[in-house]
Amino acid sequence: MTGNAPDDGGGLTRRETIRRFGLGGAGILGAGLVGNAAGSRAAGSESSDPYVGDHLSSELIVGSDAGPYGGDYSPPPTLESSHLEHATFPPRPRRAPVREIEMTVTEQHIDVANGTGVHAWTYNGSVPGPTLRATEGELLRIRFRNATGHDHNLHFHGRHSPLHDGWEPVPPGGETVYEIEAGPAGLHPYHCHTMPIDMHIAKGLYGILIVDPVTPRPEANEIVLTLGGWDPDSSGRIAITSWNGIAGFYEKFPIKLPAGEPVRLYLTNMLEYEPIASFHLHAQVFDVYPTGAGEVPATTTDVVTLGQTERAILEFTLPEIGRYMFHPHQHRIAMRGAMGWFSAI
Ligand SMILES: [Cu+2]
Repeated sequence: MTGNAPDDGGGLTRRETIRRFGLGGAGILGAGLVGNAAGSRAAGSESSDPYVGDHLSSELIVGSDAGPYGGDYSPPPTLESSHLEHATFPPRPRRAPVREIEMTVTEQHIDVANGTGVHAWTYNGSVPGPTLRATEGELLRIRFRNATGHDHNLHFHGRHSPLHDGWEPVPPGGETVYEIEAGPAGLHPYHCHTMPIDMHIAKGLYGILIVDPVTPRPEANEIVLTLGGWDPDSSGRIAITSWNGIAGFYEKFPIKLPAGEPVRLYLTNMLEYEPIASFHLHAQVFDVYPTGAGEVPATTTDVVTLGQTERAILEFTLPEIGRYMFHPHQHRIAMRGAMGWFSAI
């Protein structure tokens, strides 16, 4: 039942984040972690929404109402309950961990360049929205609220029940609950899927979900870079581009990385109105894991090209102290706010 409030989410220890660089550094608007919201609210979520049903919850929560052997358990009529308490049974299957997440759409003014503001639509007040992170198989229970005057919703890429696919509009003031089983391991964007979708994304309604494999990836210094664009006058053309929401930020403030140590970059293209965009690194090459999946890189290169919502994990090392430039190799995109530097120190 959705109404059975599991304690698992609040008791979870979030994956350690010390090794993470860039996921919460100053100026990264989209930096937030799944743990920020986890456990912040008791679950209780009886929903009037027709596509959030008990059917799905009981399927997704392993062993929720199942007996020791997977079925409904009823004590034999001859067995007193007191005897039952002392009987030895195999341990009850543990519930899959549940992470409780609050996600609210707001309208607000955001400074996206040096003195340039836009009227943005945001998930939880930032663009990109909070960076969510979970281990494959964990259940994300997302309480979604629309605090704006327009329809919105929350659609995840990756694998989940079609009943929770997030394409149905949630009206102004409305709320719903999405339950997403994190998977497959990799990097998956989320975004608003309300028409016109391009406008809803270009106004800021996008973010990423990192799904860690059950066997963790090797230790590395981790960075999130999500390419987006701003269309302040709703012309259908991108006037400002940005990594993680703010144009030109990493050109002025390089991302510091320790020289000689492994780096893992979670890269996503959420730029609307451009058919493709690439990421090019100067003076070094990187391994590419498309969609963040797999244990063997697809290639090693210095430029990777992504269509909209395509993403990849890049792994590399900057062996020598110095500045390494990065940018899309479509210079029209790069020159509007998406130039940047890594500073190996
Ligand atoms: Cu929307």
